[in-house]
Amino acid sequence: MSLTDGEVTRLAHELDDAQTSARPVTGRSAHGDWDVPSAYRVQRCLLSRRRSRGEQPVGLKLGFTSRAKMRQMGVHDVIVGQLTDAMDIPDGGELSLDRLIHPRVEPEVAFRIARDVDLEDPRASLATAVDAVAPALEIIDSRYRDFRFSYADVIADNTSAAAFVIGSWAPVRPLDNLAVRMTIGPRTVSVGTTGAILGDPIRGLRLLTAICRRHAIPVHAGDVVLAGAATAAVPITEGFVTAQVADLGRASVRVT
Ligand code: OOG
Repeated sequence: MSLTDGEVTRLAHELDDAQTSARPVTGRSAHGDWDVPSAYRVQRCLLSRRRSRGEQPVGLKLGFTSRAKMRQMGVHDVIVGQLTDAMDIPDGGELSLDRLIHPRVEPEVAFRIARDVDLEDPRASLATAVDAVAPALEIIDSRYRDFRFSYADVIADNTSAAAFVIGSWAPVRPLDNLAVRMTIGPRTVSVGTTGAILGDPIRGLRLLTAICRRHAIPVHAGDVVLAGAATAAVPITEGFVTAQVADLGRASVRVT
């Protein structure tokens, strides 16, 4: 079912309020099925509300690009969300749990888009516009109670995006089989490989191109793209969280 403009606005405000007040809500799908284009309209409205508070768009994120994540959340197709400067934590910086609902952390890799890509051109692909790659951490925090959502719900909620950390940028290299390890303090909390992300994270950029084109999601030169989690997400606890991605390097955040 397609939503009216009024319903789109109401849902976007409800999700935005849930984020700013750190009080979870129930997904729209509890009241019946609704369609993916409407869910991306809610996401767009949500982002324009964040922009009206002064936040600047800085990139995009993919979700459900690994089997581990699909299995963990019971969702089976790739999703795209949008990143703003308010979510950007410098490598080694601090994240306070105060304003979050039930945050989880995921080890990822990031791409940097070097130039504008004309998505109206059907041959254009973001995969050819990348000039650097980096290890990354993503902090997700569903605005839905108990992380319970349908595919449309999670898209509307900007794919649970809450914060991210990018390690040092490095020249583009093969990413199809780099070992990934995430630690919280001395504890290893997950291990995997970048190959778990669609066989090769670069494939995510082709899917991203198609989704951005279909749902009119803008992409700009300099944007960061998070490729999606290589392993299942782990509930965050206080401590020093690090994602090590083989010799590509690491990204860390101090959680307080
Ligand atoms: C949705 C976000 C999923 C990923 O990397 O797969 C995601 C969620 O699990 O709440 O970011």
